[in-house]
Amino acid sequence: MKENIRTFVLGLGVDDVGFAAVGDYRSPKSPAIESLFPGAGSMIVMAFREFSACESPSPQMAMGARLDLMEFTRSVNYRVVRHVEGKLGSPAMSVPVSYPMDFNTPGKVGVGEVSLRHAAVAAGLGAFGRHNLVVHPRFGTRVIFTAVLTKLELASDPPVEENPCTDCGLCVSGCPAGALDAEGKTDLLKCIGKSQPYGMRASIDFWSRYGEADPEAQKAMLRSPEYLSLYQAAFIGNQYFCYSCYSVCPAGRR
Ligand code: B12
Repeated sequence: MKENIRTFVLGLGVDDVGFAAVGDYRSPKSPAIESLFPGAGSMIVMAFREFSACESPSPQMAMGARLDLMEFTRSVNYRVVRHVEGKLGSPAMSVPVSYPMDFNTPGKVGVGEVSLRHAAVAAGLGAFGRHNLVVHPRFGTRVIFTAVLTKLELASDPPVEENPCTDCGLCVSGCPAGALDAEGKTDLLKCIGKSQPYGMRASIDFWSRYGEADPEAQKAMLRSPEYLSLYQAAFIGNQYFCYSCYSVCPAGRR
């Protein structure tokens, strides 16, 4: 069964795939898989390489490539669910690559329904590095993950033998926000200030100022670069303006 799925997934152009039994997935902050998908037995976890655009000084180039990749991952997830449900006869559910997230439940802000890093570790696709990202043994840090949950009872793939992170510290010193200074924890607010400068916090701030401005100032605000950037972030998904910890990592690079 695993070989059938592996061949199908790699045939779609995915860079790597691993399997985890739901019982081996341990993410202290995320909800139990059973609460999302009663009877789920396993996770198919997929790794997708990100290419050189994440190094570009232009956030437009970097985010454009990320949008290409995210679109591809979504199409792959849909096809894998179709394959598992249609050909293998098991109910299956696609895990969101990043969004949507639950902003209504207290304590869940910044927590995905399924933690894809913990899923990737459980499926033998990598290990946590100093930057709190999962480092793949061949592709390094520059991978994003998606997963499909199934009711198939599949055993977990073996964990990676050696952590590819050498603790060189480049991610820590290269973080423009100082968000990685404390080991084992990313400071969410510091990271978001740099990585999503036109995200939700910036939007709330903009509209609060807008509400208090006089009509002439409001007109000017709606023509400002700040508003146009917020608009792009919200409607086109131009979210990430920083890839530093991701792109400086030498692991897996020739
Ligand atoms: C919310 C979120 C964020 C938040 C972080 C919140 C957080 N503390 O996790 C913010 C906005 C800051 C963020 C930033 C980034 N993100 Co983000 N993010 C997510 C998202 C949607 C949910 C993560 C989540 O559930 N966190 C809550 C729980 C699981 O975290 P936690 O238990 O508190 O664990 C934290 C620490 O305790 C520590 N940790 C936990 N266990 C262990 C074990 C060991 C041994 C160690 C050392 C550390 C460690 O790592 C975690 C980070 O702080 C995931 C997608 C997903 N569904 O998984 C993507 C995801 C984690 N992000 C990703 C990426 C790439 C980024 C960015 C590089 C942005 C960008 N430009 O793309 C930065 C990197 C920041 C960094 N170095 O940590 C990728 C990571 C890929 C990878 N190779 O690991 C993911 C998996 C998206 C994807 N589909 O691939 N992200």
